[in-house]
Amino acid sequence: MSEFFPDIPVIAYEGPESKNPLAFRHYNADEIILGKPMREHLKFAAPYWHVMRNELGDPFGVGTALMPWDDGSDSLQNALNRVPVFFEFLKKIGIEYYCWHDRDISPEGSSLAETHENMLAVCDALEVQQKAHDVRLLWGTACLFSHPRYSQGAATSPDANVFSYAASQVKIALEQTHRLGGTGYTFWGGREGYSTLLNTDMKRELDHLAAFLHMAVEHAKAIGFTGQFYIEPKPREPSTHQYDSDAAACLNFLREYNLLDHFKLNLETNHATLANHTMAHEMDVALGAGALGSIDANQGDPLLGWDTDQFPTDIYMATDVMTRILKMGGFTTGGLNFDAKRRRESHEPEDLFHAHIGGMDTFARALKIAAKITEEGQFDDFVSNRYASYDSGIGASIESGVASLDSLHEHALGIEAPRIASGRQEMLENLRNDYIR
Ligand code: XLS
Ligand code: NI
Ligand code: NI
Repeated sequence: MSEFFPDIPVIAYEGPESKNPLAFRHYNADEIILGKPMREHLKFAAPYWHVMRNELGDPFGVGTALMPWDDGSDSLQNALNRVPVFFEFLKKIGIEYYCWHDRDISPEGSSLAETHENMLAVCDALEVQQKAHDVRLLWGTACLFSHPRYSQGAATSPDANVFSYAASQVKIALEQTHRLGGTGYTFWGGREGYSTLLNTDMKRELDHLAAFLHMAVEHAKAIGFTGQFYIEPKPREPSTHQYDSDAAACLNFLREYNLLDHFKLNLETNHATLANHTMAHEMDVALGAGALGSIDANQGDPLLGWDTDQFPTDIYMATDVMTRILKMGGFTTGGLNFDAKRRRESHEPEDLFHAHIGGMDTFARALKIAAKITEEGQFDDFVSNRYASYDSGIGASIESGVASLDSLHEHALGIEAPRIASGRQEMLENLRNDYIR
């Protein structure tokens, strides 16, 4: 039956005691947690770019990945040949959503028109496979960072013709996302930033970026695409200065240019750490603005300072993510997309399975822990008690906007010097360890 991964079975749930490396210990798709099956809480997605296109090269050496189904060419036929491989992978691992960049799935042609024709042909094939395997597109995006024409930006390029090429790519990518039933469309800045201010008009570039995003919003309306738009923050890589460097910077940009009604954030763990934040911090920033959309689930190497896109195995981090997803009432359009690649040493097709099994089990375990934390409410209770002085009296007058410097001055003069209660950080860290065991 299986053609491309003949030695790999459909990965089954065998429970925590299983010693089978090709089985789930925690991810049990239909198990009900807080009234909903795990698969709906977690909404796992696989990225076409890492699963099918990442050859596992690094700055010091060529790719190592064994991909016997791939002839190594940039032909349309090779692109079409990859499609059933990907869907066999999804079927066996039990992932129901996926994501792509236009250029992962279909090659650049000898003209822009041919590039678009390639894209349409591959999307025909994807549509057939999606239906056959009951798989859905979580989001699409356009690759506006690989080709040399985008070396100085796409929507922030100093060249209006480059801007136009990018616009043409987004038009087609958006239309094909819509046609494939995609529930979202992502913009990751890629080259939207600058290398030196000596040659850069920052204000003009940001105006152009906003104009570009408004055009996408308008086009979505025109074609009837009702999916969610996302911006994915990331600092430093590849531009020295990325305009979309973290959640707060993105939200400020969206507010300034009247885009916040149309966009949410797609947060990636490794991008949070590159921005010197935790993922929990980035999620709280987005939650505070009602703009948490989707997650690129990966993690970085704490000993390396770049986007290593490793598979998530950190239960603490995953628990932080899942408590916040539960807090917002679950994903709507978003999901957990494993924007992660294997290490260069893990070059065999089987490693794709071990990698995803690990990520899925990590998040399944985190979901169970987060459900317990949520149900028992100990952290929530601690936090609300910590701010209880704002629930009534003088604190309530501050929150309601009634208080003034004069009224607080009078209040402060009439009370004993405040004695602030302990923040109990260590006690709370111990409590967290009690849940994660
Ligand atoms: C790169 C980004 C990219 C986006 C999609 O670092 O994570 O993969 O998710 O363009
Ligand atoms: Ni990403
Ligand atoms: Ni990334």
